[in-house]
Amino acid sequence: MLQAIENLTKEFLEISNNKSVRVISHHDTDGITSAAIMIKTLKRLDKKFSIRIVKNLEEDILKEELKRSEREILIFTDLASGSLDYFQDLKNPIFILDHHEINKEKLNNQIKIINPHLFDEEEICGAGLSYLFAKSISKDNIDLAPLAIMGMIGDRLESNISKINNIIIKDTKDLIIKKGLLIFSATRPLKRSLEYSTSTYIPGVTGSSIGVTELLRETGIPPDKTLCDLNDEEMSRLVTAIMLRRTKQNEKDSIIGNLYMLKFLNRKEDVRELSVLINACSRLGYSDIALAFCLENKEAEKTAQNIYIKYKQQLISSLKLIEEVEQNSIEKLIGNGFVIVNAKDEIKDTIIGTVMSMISSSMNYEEGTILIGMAYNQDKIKVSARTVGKGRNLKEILEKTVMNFEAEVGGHHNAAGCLIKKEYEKEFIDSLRKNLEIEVVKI
Ligand SMILES: [Mn+2]
Repeated sequence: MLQAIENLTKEFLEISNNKSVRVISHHDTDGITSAAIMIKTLKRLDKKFSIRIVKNLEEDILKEELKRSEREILIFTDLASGSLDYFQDLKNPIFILDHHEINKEKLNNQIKIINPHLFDEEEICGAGLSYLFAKSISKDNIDLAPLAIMGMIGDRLESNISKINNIIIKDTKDLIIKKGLLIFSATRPLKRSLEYSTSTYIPGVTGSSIGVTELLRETGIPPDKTLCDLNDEEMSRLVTAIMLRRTKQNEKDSIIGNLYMLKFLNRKEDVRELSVLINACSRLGYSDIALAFCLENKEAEKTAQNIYIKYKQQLISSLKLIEEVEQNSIEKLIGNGFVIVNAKDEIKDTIIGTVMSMISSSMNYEEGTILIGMAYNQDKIKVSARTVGKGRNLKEILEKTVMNFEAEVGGHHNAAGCLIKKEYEKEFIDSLRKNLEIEVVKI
């Protein structure tokens, strides 16, 4: 793959000579960090360029962009492998650096692509590919490796580091990897990171400053210490106390792992937190801020931090709303092996998926329980399904449920979602309940 990247880089430099470059990237952390790497690289080459960040490569977007390909060189990062149908009669070559699934039969000479599925299947994210591309343009671009690490963590590729990712890790100056509790931020006072722990949900502690104080008093850890400052003994006391609150046994593995810390904007930062911050800004509609943040723009940093704080507060208050449904208009239907939360306008459609993921990791429900969240988005309803641990195929269940509602289901076995028209609200819930109950009987 490294050789192929070298070759692609050469072609890119030849073809793009005195032409302007158009970068199109995905709106998640991996896509944003990919775009940031591209911006820095193109600036250093003194090239003219423009950027577009998109949620999906929809047909009209692709058509618009392909029109530009007469004048500009298109480069897609962290997307486009699934859109090869649109690239069947290209007049000009396009470039793709992506790791999503690909239909090899649709490739042709005008598509200049690097995708790990075409090689040794080694795992690498869009930002990783963009970084290797940048590095093969100039060794000076080695300082962009931290962005690739942020993309890698954003796409959760850190639990099993591939050989090629290891190269990027070695390139990253000031990167600290330390085993510990997977709670971020590891570089901020524990009293804060525990209260806003949205990745590892701790019953009675997440969202409760009193709960946090109790937990820290019990373990004898000063509240202003950070996770990365703890010694081994303190770390293990904290892990035990948290596990006691998360009633499931044998799940130590899921809350312990490698912490990644690096210097960013002149501060030691937890990469998981950076990744969630970038993702939150971008998904809430501020991909320009997320991108400027990645480029270490001081102004954007302030705005991004503010968006992120609000986002975390929204998550925590949404969890509370679901716990206290008696006091609001949320409908909670508890069935045999499933829970349906119809949050209506009480929870934003942009965060309902994340909220359901947090509940699924909260250990309040038995393994295999299906959690369905619903939130209004104007005249539509966003539906997000998650399972607690391992369970039934959610994509199939949703597909069966929406058969009569003209909706497309996205996702996979453990996490799926769809958008339905609001007028089907009641019918959808009825049909969903039926399907969930039938499934229970089958088992
Ligand atoms: Mn990606």
